[in-house]
Amino acid sequence: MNTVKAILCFIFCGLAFGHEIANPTQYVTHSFTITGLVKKQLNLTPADLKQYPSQTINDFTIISKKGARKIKSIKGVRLDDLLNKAGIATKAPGDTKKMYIVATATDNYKAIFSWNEVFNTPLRERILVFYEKNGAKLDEYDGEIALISTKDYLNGSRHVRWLKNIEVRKI
Ligand SMILES: Nc1nc2c(c(=O)[nH]1)N[C@H]1C(S)=C(S)[C@@H](COP(=O)(O)O)O[C@H]1N2
Ligand SMILES: [Mo]
Repeated sequence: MNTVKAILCFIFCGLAFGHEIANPTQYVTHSFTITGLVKKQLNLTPADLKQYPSQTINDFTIISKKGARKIKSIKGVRLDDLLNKAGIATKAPGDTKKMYIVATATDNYKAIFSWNEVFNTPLRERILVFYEKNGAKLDEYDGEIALISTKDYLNGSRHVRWLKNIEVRKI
């Protein structure tokens, strides 16, 4: 009976979380760029990310309309730290208030953040570009490099697998 349950879970839990994606390897990124309104564009690999101060977030749940998945830990670098490293390029006072950040994956999935959200709300410490999950490097489903805003209510939607670019823009 347990075997049957295990098999059913393998099939349906997998489907529920999108593991049915054919050949996820094609989307995996080995580096990502930070571009747009920055003083210095960056191109970073997981090895580069490990040179930055790391942040670990323990025991949270990835929640989507399809269900919930418990995560023991993720390790990565805070989005605000990365953007500070690139340096936000401003021309006039107050420019940052009009800025937003677009995170894009290789399958063209996108998530956006306002500058204020990233630098000026309690989300600041909780938006990570991460390279480790549950103590191991990310598998091809997450893509070596991913981004997540862990404190969102439905945080699955700003979980960007296969991250390839972070762009700073202004309205
Ligand atoms: N690159 C990429 N990331 C993505 C998606 C996607 O289609 N492509 N779907 C998102 C959505 S809508 C959800 S609900 C979660 C579901 O997967 P997860 O449980 O691995 O977070 O992934 C998110 N991240
Ligand atoms: Mo979703």
